[in-house]
Amino acid sequence: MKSGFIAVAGRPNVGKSTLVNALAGGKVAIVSDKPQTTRRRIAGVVNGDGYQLVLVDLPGFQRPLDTMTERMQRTVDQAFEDVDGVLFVLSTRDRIGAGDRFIAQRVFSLGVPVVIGLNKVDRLKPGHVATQMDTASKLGDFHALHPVSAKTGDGISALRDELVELLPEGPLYFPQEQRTDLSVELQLAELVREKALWLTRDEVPHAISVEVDEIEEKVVRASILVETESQKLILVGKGGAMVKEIGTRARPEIEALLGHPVFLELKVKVRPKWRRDAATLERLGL
Ligand SMILES: Nc1nc2c(ncn2[C@@H]2O[C@H](COP(=O)(O)OP(=O)(O)OP(=O)(O)O)[C@@H](O)[C@H]2O)c(=O)[nH]1
Ligand SMILES: [Mg+2]
Repeated sequence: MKSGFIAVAGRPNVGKSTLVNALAGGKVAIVSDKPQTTRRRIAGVVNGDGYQLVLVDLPGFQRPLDTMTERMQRTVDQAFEDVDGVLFVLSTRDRIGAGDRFIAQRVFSLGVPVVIGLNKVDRLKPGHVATQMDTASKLGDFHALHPVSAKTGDGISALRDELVELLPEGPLYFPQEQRTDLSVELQLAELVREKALWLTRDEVPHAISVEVDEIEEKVVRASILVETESQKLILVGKGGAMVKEIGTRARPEIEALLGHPVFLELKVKVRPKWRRDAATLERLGL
């Protein structure tokens, strides 16, 4: 039996979580078009023939702006302490630049193999892929480099095989039917937050958090937290249209997760400066 942990690192929005989901063959982490979607460490468990690969999805590398982003960056740093390898994700859609080189300095000095995942190749002209591969290959002494598309699935199984190769002999860390280490409650909160992220823009997505208040047999009650009254107005929407839309989008996935129909009751609440409040962050598990 081979088993172990691979940290998934890279700039915000390069597609780390989409890639974890593609490698895991199902939804582990929420995804959005806004940076800083992932706020906590999430294990995505991939079970295969004779192996258990645990992908550690992480927040994007960033310069901390407040207590929350400080904690997010600390999560990234701590996650590097005990892994068998790193999947360093780059986006070929964007220029590979200073941000990536900064992360490269960190990951290439950990002393574990680094596999580069050059993501979003579906967005590139073929000639350009070679140029991006060449730029990426100069970032450090990588173990392997895989052009992939988390979106189309291109290159995913070869990348999975490569990561499995890195695993040492080891035990099962998670029961085989478990796909993630997030509690059901946190998974539900994340699903609601995902829908809210897609539907909002500018500063608003960063100010949103979701807390599950109660899970009953047929009802899930959750609160969408924002920092200001004007953000609350946006999240509630005209005549409640926005919060209703969030619920409509989240409910089918919540039902799939719980395995039965539920009534999803969402409230929008203002909690001023929650991103700077240690107690709130603690409660949210951040
Ligand atoms: N075209 C294309 N888009 C992708 C691909 N992978 C991810 N995306 C998109 O990139 C955006 C960011 O994806 P995420 O998976 O949330 O990125 P992330 O790196 O986890 O972002 P953070 O958690 O914020 O650090 C989303 O809009 C995805 O749909 C890909 O292979 N091709
Ligand atoms: Mg993410």
